[in-house]
Amino acid sequence: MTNHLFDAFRASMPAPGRVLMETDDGRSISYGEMLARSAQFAHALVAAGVQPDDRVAVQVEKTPEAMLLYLACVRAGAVFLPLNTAYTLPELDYFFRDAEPRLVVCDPEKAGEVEPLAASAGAATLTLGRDGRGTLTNRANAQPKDFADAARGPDNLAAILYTSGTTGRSKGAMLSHENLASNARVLVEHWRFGADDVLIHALPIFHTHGLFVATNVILMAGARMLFEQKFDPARVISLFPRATALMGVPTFYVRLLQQEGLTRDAASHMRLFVSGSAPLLAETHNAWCERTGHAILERYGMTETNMNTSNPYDGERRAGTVGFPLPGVSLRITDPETGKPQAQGEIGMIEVKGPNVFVGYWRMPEKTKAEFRDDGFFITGDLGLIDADGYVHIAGRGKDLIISGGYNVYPKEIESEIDALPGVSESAVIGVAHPDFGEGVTAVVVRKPGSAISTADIAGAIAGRLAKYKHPKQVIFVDELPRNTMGKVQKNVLREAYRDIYATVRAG
Ligand code: MCA
Ligand code: AMP
Repeated sequence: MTNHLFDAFRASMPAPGRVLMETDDGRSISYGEMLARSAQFAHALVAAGVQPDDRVAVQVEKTPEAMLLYLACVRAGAVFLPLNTAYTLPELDYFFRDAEPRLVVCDPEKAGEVEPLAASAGAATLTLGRDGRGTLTNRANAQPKDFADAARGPDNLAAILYTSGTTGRSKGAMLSHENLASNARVLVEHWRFGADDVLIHALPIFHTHGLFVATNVILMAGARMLFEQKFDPARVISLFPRATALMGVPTFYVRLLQQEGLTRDAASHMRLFVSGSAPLLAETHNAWCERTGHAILERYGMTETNMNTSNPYDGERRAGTVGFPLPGVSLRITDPETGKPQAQGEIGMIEVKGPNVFVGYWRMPEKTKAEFRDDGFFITGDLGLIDADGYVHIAGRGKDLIISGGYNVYPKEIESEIDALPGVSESAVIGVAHPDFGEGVTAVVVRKPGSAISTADIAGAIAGRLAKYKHPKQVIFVDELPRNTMGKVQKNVLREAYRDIYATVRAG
């Protein structure tokens, strides 16, 4: 039997006694234990009725067991569906109905509320807590420590990750075993990961960055990770002497730069700092170089495509650019209207093709079709250019998207909630430069005549409906929204008008 992705991990597995992860509470899990425990979790999944191709939806805190559950899903041939711990019950309800998972795994503290939602979507519920305990672990404990991995080929699905849509609801990006295996393999080589590497893993594990880029790379290199529950800048610096690499979103680097302990000496054992998920300001890149002597390596990816480009390991890591297409990835810049190739140096739509690019959106064939060209290139929605030296620059977004602290926020989703409130005539949600989060979610609201709806009313109304990181950091009331001659709201005018509202906010 072959299991495309897990076999790729097995092929690079070091001696069973080598450590895979160390947790911030002092636990250590070896590769041998990972094999045995993921086998037990895989048996528990099968015992819960999970069969190949079934979705397993998971909303749990970051623990080694959560990681083992991901690996167990891969081994059992299930489709892993991780969900941000910030998602509210109405958000979960949508994902369950859309994905129709066989099984939902959630925090025991939330089980009372989650279980009925799961049941109404036809799913069983098991629990996994922040201490690694729960009904899933209890069931796994009684299981054998070896497991015959389900046969899975390159094209079988390994995961579905939801990404919000510019219109309508979130779309589930279907990722195959080969999408994940090929990208991890390329990154290991490109970033020179080897068995002696120790990665500081302080990202959440429900998105591509922490789950695939960080974890799959470590597994594929047979390396080790220091598995941190949360990002704590002082603690991360204290780990530098034991580590070799860090992967983070720009907010990590901004906050680390606020720490006095960040010095050349402190970072002398580290060999690599990677940034992605949102634009890293050249200012941050330069400040980091000055303080530590290291040039941050910036790369560019998407949930749908894994990683597309990276600055070089050797050679110039150019600030403000995302480097070159990774081996095996074709990237072109096209005219957003006609789809024709742009001249070198011209800004246009970034399109990509390669083994990293997803299979399509779950049960949305029309949406999938609309986002691919006939020759198989995926239209990313990001605008960019390729400079004379071949470096790719992201020049903006063709999609109405805000990236706050590395999390994507789609304005439409928030506007719909605000517009539905009595007392609101209309709203426009924009991203405004924010020193800590990169962009701050900001709502510009027009009240209905006679309405006195306040910021607190709006905050209260969306509190239980949208994940916290999507909530506007500021609400601004105006008499009317600026519109162009076509009647379209001019968000660029709003962004310009309110560009300085977070200027005095301190990072961290
Ligand atoms: C937390 N809060 C936020 C964010 N995070 N608000 C806006 N944007 C955020 N990103 C809010 C909380 O709700 C809370 O609000 C307050 O800020 C402090 O919360 P806390 O939990 O203490 O925040 P934190 O731990 O300091 O979190 C900040 C963070 C975190 C460490 C930057 O957001 C984070 O880990 N971001 C990484 C996201 C990520 O992994 N993205 C990769 C996506 P209140 O005080 O009002 O309660 S994958 C991707 O994008 C692609 C594929 C790629 O290329 O990688
Ligand atoms: P997600 O949908 O969470 O996968 O986020 C993907 C989006 O994040 C991309 O389409 C880009 O807009 C953005 N992104 C990721 N990495 C970078 C980067 N290094 N610079 C600028 N934007 C980035």
